Amino acid sequence: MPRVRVDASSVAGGTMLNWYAQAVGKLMEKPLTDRTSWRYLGAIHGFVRDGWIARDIIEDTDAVPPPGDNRVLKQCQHATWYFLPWHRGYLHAFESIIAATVKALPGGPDDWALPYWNYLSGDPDDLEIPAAFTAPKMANGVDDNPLYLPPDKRPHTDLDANWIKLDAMANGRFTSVPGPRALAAESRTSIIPAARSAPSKIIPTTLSMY
Ligand SMILES: [Cu+2]
Repeated sequence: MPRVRVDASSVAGGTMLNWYAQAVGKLMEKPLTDRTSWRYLGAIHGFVRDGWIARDIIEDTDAVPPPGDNRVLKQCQHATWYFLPWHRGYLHAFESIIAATVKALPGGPDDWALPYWNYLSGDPDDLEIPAAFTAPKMANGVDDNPLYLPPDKRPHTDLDANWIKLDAMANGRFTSVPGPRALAAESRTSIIPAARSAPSKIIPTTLSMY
């Protein structure tokens, strides 16, 4: 069955987020060393062991992924040309794992897809993070909501419409900022050579782990 991504603020989006919460709960039960665990998926994006212990994400007795996994951990590409292609591949793998987890739940649909948060709708309410992430309990009012973070642990949950611009998409020349993750030499090339090198260097590294 084809997967269709729906607006998170719609009724169908609420249903998708309910399945999502249940699947996230399952992935949270798995240890960091499991490549399909919630924590491992987070570590692909970024991982600082001491920081995770301080924030109660892992215990100091928890095993960490072996050094060989460093080629897929801490890979997030920000402030470089690779921001969009890297996150596209990352989201694709992430969504596939969640979809498989949803399908394995009792009554789980086989066409689950990650809903999108349309913060560009023009409705001020859509600048707030969907309520599925701020409610302590699931829709049934009984079970704890795995998506919930207490206010002091949340990042920004509301956006300023002025922060959101897609002007950069019209820029044919992308640049990088200095830093350990910046792929400076390649990112400073024009969009066309970068597009040629990105699929072979970034995306397969992320996806090949599955
Ligand atoms: Cu990122």
